[in-house]
Amino acid sequence: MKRLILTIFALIVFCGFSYSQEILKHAPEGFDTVRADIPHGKIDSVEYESKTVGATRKAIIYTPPGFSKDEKYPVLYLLHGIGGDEKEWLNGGRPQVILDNLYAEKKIEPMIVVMPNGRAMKDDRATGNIMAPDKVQAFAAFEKDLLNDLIPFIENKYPILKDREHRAIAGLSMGGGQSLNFGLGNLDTFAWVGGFSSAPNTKAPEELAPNPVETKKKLKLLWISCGANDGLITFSRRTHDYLKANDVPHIYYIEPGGHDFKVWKNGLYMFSQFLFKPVDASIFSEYSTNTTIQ
Ligand code: FER
Repeated sequence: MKRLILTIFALIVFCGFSYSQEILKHAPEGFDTVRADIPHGKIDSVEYESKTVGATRKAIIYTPPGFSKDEKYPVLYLLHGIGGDEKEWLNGGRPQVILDNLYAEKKIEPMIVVMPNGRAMKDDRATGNIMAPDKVQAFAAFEKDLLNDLIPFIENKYPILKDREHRAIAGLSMGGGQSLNFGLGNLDTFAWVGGFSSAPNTKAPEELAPNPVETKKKLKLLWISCGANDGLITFSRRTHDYLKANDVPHIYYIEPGGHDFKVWKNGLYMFSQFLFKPVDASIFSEYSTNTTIQ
């Protein structure tokens, strides 16, 4: 009897330990270091005709290690910030390194990652006054380009699973605002939504999720993260507060740091591991602990 009690006790301690291990709070050291000993994905540069903009536009594509035209893949649309273009993630975040390493550890599902140019205007370079009203407006105009031009192009060119449950959108700063605006505004298109350090272009919470019951029903995952010292944290916090008050499950993850790629790379590392897998919403609140660091 005593032995049985001891065994049960040991099991409880062990399970509790391994459970707490599963709540990953930060990327481990080396997560963004190139490893020569593992398979690598491939980076392509593509061009598509945008009826929305009336121009040929560029996007960067990452296909996973072992990519095959005979398989079908889910897609993550990964958006840049106000100072960037379609190459910003590639240059600043090297997402292919992070994702290759995660594949090698079997921590993510195979997916195609599309890095578009989110400034939907004829001259979409990040030059001159990047805060000029027409340039900022072009980040909103990208919603139509994405839905009507880019997604159909990608789904025609690559072997893609074309339903909402296999389509994710995430981004940094202006791209985070776009992801929340477009993702929550088009729940029939996206089931996985992530905003890293979302910018002032993020719609007011009541506009983002005017019907919380529907948002809750349709979303697989809503991820909101930000550096604790980021001057833009209010846009993440107010969204979190509203979602919490309206009972919409989401991950609110505040980590030490400012408005930079250290935070965004960690965001990608963490967010990508949830994608296209069964989600256990009961662990979401674990990520919100320690959110008072300032
Ligand atoms: C602003 C401050 C920051 C703003 C946009 C940003 C449109 C975007 C920052 C980024 O994308 O890194 O007032 O207004």
